[in-house]
Amino acid sequence: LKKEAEAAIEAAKGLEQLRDVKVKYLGKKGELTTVLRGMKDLSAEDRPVIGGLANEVRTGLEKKLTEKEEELREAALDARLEAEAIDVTLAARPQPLGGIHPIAAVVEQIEDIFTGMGFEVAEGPEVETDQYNFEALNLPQDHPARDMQDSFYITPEILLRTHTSPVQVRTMEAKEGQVPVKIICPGKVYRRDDDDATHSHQFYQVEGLVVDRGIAMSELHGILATFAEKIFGMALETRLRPSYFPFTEPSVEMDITCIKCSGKGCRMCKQTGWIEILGAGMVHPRVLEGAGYDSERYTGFAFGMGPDRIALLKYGIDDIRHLYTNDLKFLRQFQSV
Ligand code: FA5
Repeated sequence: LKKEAEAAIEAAKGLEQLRDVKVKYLGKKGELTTVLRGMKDLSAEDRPVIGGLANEVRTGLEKKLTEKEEELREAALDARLEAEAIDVTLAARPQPLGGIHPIAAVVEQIEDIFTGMGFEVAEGPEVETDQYNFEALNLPQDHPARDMQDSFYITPEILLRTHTSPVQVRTMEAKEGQVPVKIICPGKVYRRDDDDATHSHQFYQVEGLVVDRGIAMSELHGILATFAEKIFGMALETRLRPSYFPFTEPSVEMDITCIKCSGKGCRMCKQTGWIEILGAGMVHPRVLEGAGYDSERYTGFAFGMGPDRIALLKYGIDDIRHLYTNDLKFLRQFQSV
């Protein structure tokens, strides 16, 4: 019985099997237990001999069982560790990587350039009131210049903003007459323009506004010329050309010398010429006064540019509609910008 039990313990391949062996020999109805139970039927002189032997066998088997159990536990743990091990030298599975959209890339670069010159970034609502989008910017109801920005009205008083200039007024009001004001405001704007290669009904603008004592047109030109060189990454000539916006006086548009760009960078065009990149001017006294600034003490300049058009120029894209159609083949070209 002892030999048989020992062999069974040795042969057990798992904890489960070992438990069965234990039950078979040492359990309540086990074979050795039966022997011990049968003691009462033995003669007085056989009893201590057989009893001693049976107890010895039991102790021996229990010890063996414990040892085997330990061994099996360790083996099971080893197997588990092996199975769960992570091979850190394996190459990772390639994950599809997103890229930055060219408009977002340009907006980010514009923000970096202006914050580097001490501007703060402001925000305003895309759903705007007629008051902020037009009236407060010196564009009363019947002003013919309202046609320059054909609008999406939601109610007679509420519309999708047609430009980021309402943020000028909101910022000045929030500042309650304090100077300096030095902000840019990037954001989406909406116009009832027919979509073509250079026009979209939804596009981005970045507004800029500086108000302080003694701000002059020369500062406007200096800051915008520096901006143009930084965004296109090359030395450029710029010129201010007279223009008209109801909220600035005088008003200008800034042109840069003709450049041609590709993914590799920009260079001068072969032929001469100018490219318009933004509108600007000195903040109209009526706009300053309306927003709580004394126009005798303070002056300011403002500008507004279109990051979509800048992205077209900077990356050599031939159609603004590419920016809005989410063609992955097109977008993947900008993964590294
Ligand atoms: C304005 O919207 C003025 N608020 C800019 C301004 C601000 C002037 C502060 C003075 C002071 P304009 O309508 O020209 O101006 O638009 C500004 C820029 O938006 C343009 O130079 C152009 O880059 C871009 N833009 C205008 N219409 C579209 C369009 N349909 N699609 C894409 N870009 C457009």
